Amino acid sequence: MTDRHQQGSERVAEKQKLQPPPMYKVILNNDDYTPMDFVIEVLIKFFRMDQERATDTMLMIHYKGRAICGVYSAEVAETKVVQVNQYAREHDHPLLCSMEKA
Ligand code: TYC
Repeated sequence: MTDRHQQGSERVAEKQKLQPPPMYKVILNNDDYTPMDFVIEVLIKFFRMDQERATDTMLMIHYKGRAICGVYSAEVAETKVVQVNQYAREHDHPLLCSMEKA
């Protein structure tokens, strides 16, 4: 026999299954030292932007402080953040990539 408690947790589990997975914004932040061309290269390489969109996005970050570069599942967003920050450090740039719940 199912008690009220169990029915409640079944409803919660059912509702969780119906929710789309949480999505995360991946953000590039401005700094004073990373070369503009390097940021454009990162946007093309890791975010699959074309040259024009990458240039516009880089300028948006430069003038406004940050920009959303893409929205992804938690695993993909975490991987992008790690890969971009690692790539920037390998090239001795302080460029910072971060993520926030969308
Ligand atoms: N502000 C940097 C400069 O003047 C360029 C830059 C753009 C740096 C975007 C980081 O995410 C960034 N060289």
